[in-house]
Amino acid sequence: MNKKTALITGIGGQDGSYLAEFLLKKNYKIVGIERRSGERSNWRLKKLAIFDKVIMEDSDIKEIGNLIRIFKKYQFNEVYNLAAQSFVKSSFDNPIETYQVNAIGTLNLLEIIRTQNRNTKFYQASTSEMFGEHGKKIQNESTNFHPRSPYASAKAFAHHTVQNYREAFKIFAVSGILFNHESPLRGEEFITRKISLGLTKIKCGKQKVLKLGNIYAKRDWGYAKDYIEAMWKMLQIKSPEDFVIASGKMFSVKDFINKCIKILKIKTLWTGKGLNEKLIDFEKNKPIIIIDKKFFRPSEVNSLKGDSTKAKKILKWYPKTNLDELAKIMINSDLERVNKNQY
Ligand code: NAP
Ligand code: G4F
Repeated sequence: MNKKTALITGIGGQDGSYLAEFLLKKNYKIVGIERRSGERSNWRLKKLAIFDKVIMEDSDIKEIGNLIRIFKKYQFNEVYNLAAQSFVKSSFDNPIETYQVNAIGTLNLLEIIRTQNRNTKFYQASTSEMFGEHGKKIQNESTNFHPRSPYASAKAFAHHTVQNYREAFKIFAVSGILFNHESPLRGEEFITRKISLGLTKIKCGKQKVLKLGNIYAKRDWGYAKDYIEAMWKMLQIKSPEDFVIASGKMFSVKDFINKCIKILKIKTLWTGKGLNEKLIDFEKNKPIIIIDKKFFRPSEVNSLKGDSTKAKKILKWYPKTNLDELAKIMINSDLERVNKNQY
């Protein structure tokens, strides 16, 4: 049988790198796009030792002309659209860029499939952020969207566009509504990595204090490597449908800090309230976590908890790694990097 060819947009990101690794093991030919202005180190692909096993093409997903050329060249069987301005906080400062990439970028890809080859299957990286102020204890595929950021509303546009192209043009296009997923390859601006790396540096004497925003926000966190498999499974079923992918467990940012502190064996005590809340290292009698207004968002998503019953039933997908295990994986990797000064 001929090798399948897949395009991964956002291949240099956390999910893109793990997905490339996963699909290479399934004998796919992988083409990734990276933008010319982007960070060129591709450190994640190199860390996974797969940089020389994928084909890289230059393109921004906003550049439809260039994308048309790439689609003509390879005739993709599957397209995984993971490219995004993915940092929610930045989307409040850069809303137009966020919409251009996350919303119009997705439309560009769907238009190329509609006009060039409707047999190409399409995966869209949708997000639990679309649920926003949901008013539900747990969110599933039928929960209404109430986006709370430019990031989330641009993703909701893309999500509805995928649905429409599926219904109107019979394209095999699906959205995975993924809840937060983390790993040692997570960007340092996201909260779990900011905490695991920050506290590891503090433990090793390479940082004094970590400044955070709303530590009472709650999320449903899973391990990125577990979630990648669900993306692929969504494109292998008979008819296209959207799926929620989540752990079904919810913890606060403060819970995650406490788990990391325990793993790193730092003796601490929480004191104060609100903006004055602090985590004190009581052996050194110094604060190691303080609250900084700068990291609060103009509108917050207070809690997210996903119900992936449908994915379990149809895709036979199950989360494998709990938050304690995930925190250990991240801390162990950060300890290695901090000890080698590789951060
Ligand atoms: P990530 O690490 O931030 O990766 C995003 C990738 O997109 C980066 O490689 C980035 O390249 C690329 N990109 C950004 N703008 C681009 C553009 N205009 N043209 C081409 N490439 C561009 O994000 P991730 O955590 O892997 O997430 C992957 C996708 O899943 C994203 O769409 C995200 O919104 C979505 N998602 C993530 C989560 C999660 O918890 N991780 C949950 C739900 C949905 P540069 O290096 O050049 O910036
Ligand atoms: O790690 P975060 O920045 O992730 P957020 O906003 O939930 O978004 C991530 O998950 C989404 C899926 O639900 C993806 F679609 C999206 O692309 C991204 O991967 O923040 C998590 C929570 C927020 O409530 C935030 O306010 O942590 C809170 N937080 C508190 N202090 C902080 C900080 N977040 C960051 N990044 N930095 C802080 O200092």
